[in-house]
Amino acid sequence: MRRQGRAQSEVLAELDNLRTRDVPWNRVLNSICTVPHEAALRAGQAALDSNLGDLRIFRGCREVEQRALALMGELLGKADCAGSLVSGGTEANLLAMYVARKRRPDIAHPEIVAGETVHYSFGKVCDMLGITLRVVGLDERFRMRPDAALEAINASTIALVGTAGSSEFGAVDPIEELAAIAHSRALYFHVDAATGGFIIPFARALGRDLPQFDFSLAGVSSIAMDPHKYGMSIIPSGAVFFRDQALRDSINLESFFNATPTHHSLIGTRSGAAAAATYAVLETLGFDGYLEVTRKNYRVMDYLIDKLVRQGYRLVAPPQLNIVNVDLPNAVEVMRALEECGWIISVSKRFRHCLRLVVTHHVDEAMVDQFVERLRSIATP
Ligand code: 0PR
Repeated sequence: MRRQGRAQSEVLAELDNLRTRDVPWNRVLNSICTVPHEAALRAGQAALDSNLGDLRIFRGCREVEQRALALMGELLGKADCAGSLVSGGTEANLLAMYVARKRRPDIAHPEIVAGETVHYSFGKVCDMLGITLRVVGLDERFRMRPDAALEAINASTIALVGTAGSSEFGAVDPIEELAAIAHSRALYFHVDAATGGFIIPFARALGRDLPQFDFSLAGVSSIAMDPHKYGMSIIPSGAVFFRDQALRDSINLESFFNATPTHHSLIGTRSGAAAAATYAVLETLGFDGYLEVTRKNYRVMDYLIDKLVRQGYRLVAPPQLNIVNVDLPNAVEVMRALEECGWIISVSKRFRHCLRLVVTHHVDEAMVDQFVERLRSIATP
């Protein structure tokens, strides 16, 4: 660290300059995160000094967190579920698996069963908790096969994990069937809806053919759902919900000082700004606001698909959520060439022929037109 500080204006100018290196949103087609809603940005900025790790000081923020959780719990079909705002999908999945692990101390070598496109955060989580991750096969639309899940479940299985919106394909596992399997075996069932949680309720209301994924299904034990993805809040905003208080309380840990709360999240010092931002966007948009956002995302995605198909490109599978994969044998080279022209798309390390395009809030028809034109100049269908 330098001995003497520099002028603040100079430091801020340096930072502004560094940020000009970031790719502008209108060239970003790989990100599940997007430009936060204005209400989220403003509310978050106003609460940047707050800490949900000290509820004796931040009493108002505590109420903000409770209100945000209540709104999301209601959206998930159970206003009285037990939620926590967390740093994102990884922490949400970790806490859910921590609960599942705690629930079965009798099992010496615990295993969980999930589909092949389960998020890589489960690799980290299982490593940390000493759990074996058993991945099972997918159908032609990249969804976990329930018959394969049934085969993989054994006496050491502590949880079944369904993905409601995979990162790579936006594929939604057959959550209803998986919930029934878990329920009939009294097995813990976690739904990773980090990506789909803020799409599926609205897409279903718009008549899209997607399975139910929430607490209205008897077998669902917990749900991860990220406001900082399709929820349009600020980073870091994640959330995890447990069917009842007792499940969440199983991971309670005491803090040091008198009159301070027990913790049920991994992170101790937690951003009150994230809670304020999430509450602000939930309240400002309301159900109908998210419905419009979702309608627009599907409209732009359908426009993109139509344009691609008319140019002769092939999709890997019909998308369920707003993630499109184009079948291109040289997808990795195309990705590099696009990046040289300023466009960011992604190609999965496992599915190397899939050129993945994420349609979210900042993507519109004009952007799609520019992108498809650029793609055509680089890759023949
Ligand atoms: N579960 C699912 C289904 C996810 O899609 C993700 C993130 C997570 C869990 C983990 O969430 P956190 O990253 O909040 O802990 N999926 C994206 C991915 O890994 C995250 C992302 C978002 C990456 C925006 C890049 C980006 O620009 O690809």
